[in-house]
Amino acid sequence: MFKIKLDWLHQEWDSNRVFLAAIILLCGGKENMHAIVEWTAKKDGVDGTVRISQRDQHSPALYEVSIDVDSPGLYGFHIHQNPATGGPEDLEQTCATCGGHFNPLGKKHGSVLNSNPNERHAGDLINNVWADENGHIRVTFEDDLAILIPSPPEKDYSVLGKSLVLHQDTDDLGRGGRYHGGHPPYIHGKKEWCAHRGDFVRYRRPDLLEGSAQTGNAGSRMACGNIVPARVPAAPDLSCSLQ
Ligand SMILES: [Cu+2]
Ligand SMILES: [Zn+2]
Repeated sequence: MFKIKLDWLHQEWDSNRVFLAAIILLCGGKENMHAIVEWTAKKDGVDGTVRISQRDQHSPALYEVSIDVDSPGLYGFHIHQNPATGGPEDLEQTCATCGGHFNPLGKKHGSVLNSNPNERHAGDLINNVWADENGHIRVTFEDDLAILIPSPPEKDYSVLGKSLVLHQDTDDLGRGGRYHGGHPPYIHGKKEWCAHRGDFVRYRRPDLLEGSAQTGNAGSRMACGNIVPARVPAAPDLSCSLQ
């Protein structure tokens, strides 16, 4: 048996413990990972849960969203690149610390609903979530870019430690315009539908055109929180044993 000094943990571990940690990392850490969003700041009348899970590095991440808001509508919903810091008392300032959309692949703002579904920020997710007449947002979807378990080399990143933001307005999907008098297409789980498809009108204002390619013009932030690891809720998976 040998000892290893771990300066960053201020501890000294023996070889057995290092071996066990490696096994947990390989079996428990890489497989069946779960995370939740811990709200840092949110508007009055907004509350709920967002769960993220991923079975292994070859499967997409599953997002389960259950949020209540104070009025129906289609709201921008993204993962942003920085953790939210600050207190709940200053919503605007706290949610501003989340920065821009999580974009490890250096793409423009886009959407899975566009002709090239991979030309988007990883954090764009399904762009918007729909709140019904009672203000209930209930949606489950999968995402293969915004993942929990890094899968090198082309996806060497994770949404853990990033933040989730719910916006006041509708994300325009980076299309450089709005559907006149109605909502853009919307993906509900795996089902795409159009709420009220009108004529597509291209923005004339340069700031809106620029905003479309960066943020989708989803407006101010009505809630933000951090993506943190969560305990696996189900019984432990025994398929990865030491035999
Ligand atoms: Cu956003
Ligand atoms: Zn984006």
